[in-house]
Amino acid sequence: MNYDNLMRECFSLARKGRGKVLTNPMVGAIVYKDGEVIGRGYHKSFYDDHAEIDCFKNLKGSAEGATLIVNLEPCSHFGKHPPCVDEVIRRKIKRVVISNIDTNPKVDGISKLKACGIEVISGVLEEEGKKLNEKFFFNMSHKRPLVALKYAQSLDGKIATGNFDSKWISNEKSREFVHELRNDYDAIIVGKNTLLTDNPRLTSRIDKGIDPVRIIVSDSLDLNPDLEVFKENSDGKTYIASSSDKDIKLDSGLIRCKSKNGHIDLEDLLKKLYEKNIGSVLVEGGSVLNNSFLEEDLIDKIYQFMAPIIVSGYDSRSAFIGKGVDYIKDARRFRIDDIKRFGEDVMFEVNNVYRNS
Ligand code: AOF
Ligand code: ZN
Repeated sequence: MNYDNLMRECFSLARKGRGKVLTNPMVGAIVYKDGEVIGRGYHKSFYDDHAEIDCFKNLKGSAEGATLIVNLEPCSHFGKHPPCVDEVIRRKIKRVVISNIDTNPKVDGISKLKACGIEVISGVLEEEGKKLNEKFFFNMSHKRPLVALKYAQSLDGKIATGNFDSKWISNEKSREFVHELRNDYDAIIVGKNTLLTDNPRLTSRIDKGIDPVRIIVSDSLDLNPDLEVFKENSDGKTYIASSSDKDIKLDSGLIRCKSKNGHIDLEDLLKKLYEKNIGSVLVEGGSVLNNSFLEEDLIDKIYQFMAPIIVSGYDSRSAFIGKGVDYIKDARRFRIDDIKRFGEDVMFEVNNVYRNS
């Protein structure tokens, strides 16, 4: 039997947990018996039941002799919940169909299922499954948050004019998509200059969206508490990340980081964020901070919006401002994996060629 369609349905179920399960993976599960789906479930939020258990709670009849289709290998460890494999075995499931192996080192559900005589088919729509949970798989293999940059630029590669005006380069549809992205990431990082020039709220303004944690990278700590990010307008926390050893007068949290070449050590920042259970960050500028991530080779992904306008200007800003390279052959190479259109704008989804999650 071909399980592609049922697996696609698992992916759709899994996506219902989008933005809510982080840093856990999105997982959907279906129980299929005698040519019929008799149960569906998904992992609803970080603390909720795993997909398999949610699915078993919604069963029409007994699962004995049925096939369980689930996009991730059922877990075998005691985490926030007991192992899913034990429940699969107890319910006398005959076959388990999986898209992806769980790369969490604590998990080895397949061996346990096989040892109990349960047939396991894995690798169904494997690439789609990997893409769905790319942040989770990245965290498991790199032990740090996935870093994505987002910016909107003109045809001539400018993100702002010389006097820092940038409202608006991309159109409304593109900006709506940015709110979706913010819902998909655990944290947003901006530099101090972006904070001062744009005074952004950095919230996700979509229906039932979850606001990301907001992180301001600033060498100095003299930030005005009246700025939008410090107001009580979001359920997302605000932190200031700094390598300064001065005392802070603001209420928001301070993440003290090591310094590197006179600036904050970004690798150290990412390590500290990961310790706070932040598995993905969206860097929203500006040019100097973007460039620091580039120089440290810490960019895993870029969402580059492009609007059909030309800005020109001697001191207009491009997305990356820094030392750069002397020869094109030394330029950092990425891979464009997807192109989307938002009205007249185009968005490139770009990935780091050398990273394999
Ligand atoms: C599953 N089904 O729906 C999910 C799984 O802390 P816990 O107990 O929630 O465990 C989290 C780990 O379990 C997570 O890192 C991943 O390895 C696995 N997620 N497993 O069988 C699910 N969400
Ligand atoms: Zn589980």
